[in-house]
Amino acid sequence: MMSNKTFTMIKPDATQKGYTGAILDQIIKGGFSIKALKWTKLTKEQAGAFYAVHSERPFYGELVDFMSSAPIIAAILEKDNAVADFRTLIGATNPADAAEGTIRKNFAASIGENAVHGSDSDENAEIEGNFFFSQLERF
Ligand code: RTP
Ligand code: MG
Repeated sequence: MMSNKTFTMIKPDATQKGYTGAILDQIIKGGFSIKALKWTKLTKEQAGAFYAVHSERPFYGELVDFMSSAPIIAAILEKDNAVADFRTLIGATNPADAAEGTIRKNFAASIGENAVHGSDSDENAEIEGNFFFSQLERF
């Protein structure tokens, strides 16, 4: 399996509940190495642009408000089979459906406020990483 990259955010619900350290710990123990890391807060405009792919979905407004409500952590992660393995580590979108031991099972409250983001393809991992990080901020 080729070593490749994915992109994640620790979402506002999790940073506000003090779960940042525990989630990063689970990510690192899950075999992912951190290639870039940033603590920031999105404006509504930035959150809207990041989630533009969901702009026609009924939850878009709620998602943009939530993602700009408090600080987030953004990170580029590397591992063999990174995109798929990270989605396994975080679990289903709705924490009620997430497998035992997954990050969303451990730390998420609801389908909307679900603690973490994980890219859904290699192509989107690249786009999302580039949204947050310049070449100087990654290796
Ligand atoms: P993500 O992109 O954040 O990793 O999550 P995902 O692939 O599992 O889910 P996706 O379908 O891409 O949805 C993006 C985010 O939108 C919020 N959402 N709310 N209220 C709802 O029914 C609903 N559905 C999705 C979640 O925050 C989800 O992670
Ligand atoms: Mg998604």
